[in-house]
Amino acid sequence: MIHNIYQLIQEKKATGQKMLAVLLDPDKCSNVGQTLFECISNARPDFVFVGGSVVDGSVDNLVRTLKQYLSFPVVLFPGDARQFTPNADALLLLSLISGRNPDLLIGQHVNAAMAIKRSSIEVIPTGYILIDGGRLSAVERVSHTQPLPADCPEMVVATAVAAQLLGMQMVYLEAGSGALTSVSPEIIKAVSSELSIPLVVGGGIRTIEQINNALSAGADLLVIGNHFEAHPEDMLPFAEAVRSYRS
Ligand code: 1GP
Repeated sequence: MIHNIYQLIQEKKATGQKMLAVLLDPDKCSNVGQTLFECISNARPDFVFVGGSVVDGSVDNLVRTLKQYLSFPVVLFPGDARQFTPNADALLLLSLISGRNPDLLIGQHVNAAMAIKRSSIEVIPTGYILIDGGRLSAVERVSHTQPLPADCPEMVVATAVAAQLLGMQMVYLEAGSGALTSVSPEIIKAVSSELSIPLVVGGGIRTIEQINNALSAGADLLVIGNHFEAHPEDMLPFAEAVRSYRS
């Protein structure tokens, strides 16, 4: 098990190296094929994230399979406490701080707390901020919360700063899985200029232009799921775009 993932993220942030996570949804990967492994192996992303807002399949099975075949850190990105498995390298302990649903601010955390404590997994408390991505997102639907408006950077900045003041170790700006509009460079820039903790951005990223715009605006780590499900061959060029990015 790899135990210094947050330290690695901080070191890369400090040296201006940008990062990419490939997000795998266990429900869409029930038969993880050789092609997917080959694409991930060739692309060499910094992380593989596993999880989703609604997951019926086994997170643990997918995590075990990934750990068996790949050397990249596997990080849980869970929609709820049932997606916890101690077999991943790290857990993003997400609080949906854009919303006001107590279950996603503390309830699920209580449900998973003892299992997490008894495991040896690395825990990265993360402020998770849903921003309007132009369509009803799974997070919005499942959480029964409203996203923050995309034209109100002040609200997003204040929410992100609150996360940092509360001691959270990362902020994740989420436009929603398959968002029509990814988080705007204006919002990313406004948030990153007020934060010292690493900034993760995901939702609706489909092009190298979006990647470069998000990284230029101050994102440290990008998360891509849907696009790679449809176009696994893009993992390598997208990962190279992130690796070769220079500000
Ligand atoms: C979703 O941010 C992630 O939670 C990734 O979104 O699937 O749209 O890339 P996409």
